[in-house]
Amino acid sequence: MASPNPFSLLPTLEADLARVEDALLNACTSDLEMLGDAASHLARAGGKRVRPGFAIASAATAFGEPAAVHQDVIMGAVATELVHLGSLYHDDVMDEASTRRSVEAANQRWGNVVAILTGDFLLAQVSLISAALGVEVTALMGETIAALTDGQIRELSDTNNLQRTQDNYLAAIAGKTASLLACACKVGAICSGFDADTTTALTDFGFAYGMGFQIVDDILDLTATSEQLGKPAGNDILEGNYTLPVLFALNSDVGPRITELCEAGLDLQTRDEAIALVRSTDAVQESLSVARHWADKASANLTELAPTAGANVLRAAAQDLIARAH
Ligand code: GRG
Repeated sequence: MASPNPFSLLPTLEADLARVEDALLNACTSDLEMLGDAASHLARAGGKRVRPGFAIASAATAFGEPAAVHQDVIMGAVATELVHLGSLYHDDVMDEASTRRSVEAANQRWGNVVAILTGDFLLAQVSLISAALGVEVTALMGETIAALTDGQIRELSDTNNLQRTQDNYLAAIAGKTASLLACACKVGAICSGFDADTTTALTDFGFAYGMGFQIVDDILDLTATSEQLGKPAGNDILEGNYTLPVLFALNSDVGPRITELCEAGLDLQTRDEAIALVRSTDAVQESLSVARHWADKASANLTELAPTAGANVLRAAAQDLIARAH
């Protein structure tokens, strides 16, 4: 079944996202030409804008009739996307990435030092925007950046660890991905002045969605093509990042062969052999079940919300999560 289009569920979303786009590009400018070019590089390259969309849809859960969201929500959405962008610049340096969002990665074009400093510049813009939105948003952005770093370090600590546990994997993705989807929904709620229960429900929705989102992302790294991803496929296992499908496959009867290949150090050929082995097991299906569990958990957080257009967009997003993997 085709998933409902968020723009038809919430007709004001398109115009609100256009407001985000203007403010986002404005935050990525600098008098220094190279910094302005580097800072706007990934924002201009596209991206799905899931996080700003969630901030706007969360705010719109209060609207009986679709209406444009308050400008604070737009700026909260921009701050969240800037945290995401900053983390992508840093991540691409760590991964020595060549492409991101189907364009040359910033580290490739300007070198690692400029890419890291550009990420820092974007995080500085987050501080400036947050300061204008108040103490609660400033604290939220600080907590979220700390959680992203925590998750990334957990992942790095488990590099090449064939004994990595599923709990450690889940803790890493909670920090590096789910925390930011939670932040997107929470900023929409804070900037709308929602009560504590509604804010918690939306935050927990974002967190659970983020868990499912990352698991699906990790499945796609093993099942999709580089063209579909806009970055090289199969990179996680090559980098020694053993994600959920690999952890399931390591516990299957082909586990010893995957272990042997990984311990020998993967090249492109043995990487493809290892991926084919993972895909020959139930690992992708088992991982999809875990993702489905998180998608269901996400939806469960919305049950107390009135069936407004905003709530319907979030509900549809949770349903659509699993469809992304097919
Ligand atoms: C500097 C804030 C900061 C953090 C440092 C590098 C790092 C710690 C964290 C990186 C975490 C990371 C890259 C997680 C992956 C998250 C993810 C699923 C990215 C892809 O998101 P999409 O699919 O991408 O929404 P688009 O391009 O559509 O926005």
